[in-house]
Amino acid sequence: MTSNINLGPSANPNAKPTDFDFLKVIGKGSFGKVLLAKRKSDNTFYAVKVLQKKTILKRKEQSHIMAERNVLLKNLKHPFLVGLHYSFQTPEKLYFVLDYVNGGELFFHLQRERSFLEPRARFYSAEVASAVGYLHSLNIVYRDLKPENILLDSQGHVVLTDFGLCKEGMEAEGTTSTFCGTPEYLAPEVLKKQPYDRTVDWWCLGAVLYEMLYGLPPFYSRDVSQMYDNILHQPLQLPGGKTTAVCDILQGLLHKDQHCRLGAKADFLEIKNHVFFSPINWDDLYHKRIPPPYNPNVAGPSDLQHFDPEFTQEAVPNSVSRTPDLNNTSASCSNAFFGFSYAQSDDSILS
Ligand code: ISQ
Repeated sequence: MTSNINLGPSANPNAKPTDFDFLKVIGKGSFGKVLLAKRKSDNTFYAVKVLQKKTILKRKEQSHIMAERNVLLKNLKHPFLVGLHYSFQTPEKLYFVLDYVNGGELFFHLQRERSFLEPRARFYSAEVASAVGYLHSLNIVYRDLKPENILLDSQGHVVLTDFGLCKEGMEAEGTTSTFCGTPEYLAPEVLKKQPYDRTVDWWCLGAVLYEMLYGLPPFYSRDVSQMYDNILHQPLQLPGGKTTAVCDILQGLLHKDQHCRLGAKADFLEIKNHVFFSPINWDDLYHKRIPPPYNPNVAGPSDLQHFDPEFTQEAVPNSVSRTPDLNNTSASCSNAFFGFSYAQSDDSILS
């Protein structure tokens, strides 16, 4: 007996892997792989996130599984969160059919330009904050706000990925935060392995904003242990030429003590009302009525120019697109996801 995962309202019991041609690997990390896929029935492109169930089931703590499950059960919809069209599963894998977002990683553009001026950094950080505020309103802590999770759509609006797949549940064996090259932004309480709450996301927002303005993460050192020490003990450095408003919000968001951090008391409201964001009409922002400061100029839905060739040159592995679910050994964990069934998949006819 194989285990079934409750995929919540997005579950499509009729969908199966053979509905798609899997074309390219466009992302990978702690969570698994994301593939560019073309749906055969209508030739539309999607980003399909594929997870091995056993990766999740290997984790000892059931609470992580439950946390993920609860998130999956919520119907997340926000203009700056990647849209989930539907999901399905085979005995071994989970598939999440997501919007294909092809404006590239925000930090790909940042690396090319070294740093952004304040108005551009304000626009992106406001769209990120809007999405984070929405997740918090549903009692979801994103926790994993990091450069590679911030994409731009074809018009230049922010799209956050990887929400709703909690980090703990998704971590593959042997992967670390350095797996993808870009280290995540570690808040002091996370480094100290202390309990964290939603204020961790406001630290990460501060780190994103800082990196956009200065071209390097706050507390940066090439020596990782020095960087950790800086995060824990060194005061924030804000080299000259910046407005007092941006210095003030960075100091608030990057406050080492989570209880004193901007957002600790009234969450998103405190960020929204900070003077740095006074040029932002949050209702206009939400409705995408603020023109993006930069247009990624993508040719069309299959335009991969903004994705790292490290991903796009990799062949789609058999293990993702074609392996049948033969050696299922998860019986001992099957009650972690009790009570739900999946449609018989076409995995069994592959290879
Ligand atoms: C959507 N489009 C491109 C890349 C992606 C990476 C992760 C999740 C969704 C994505």
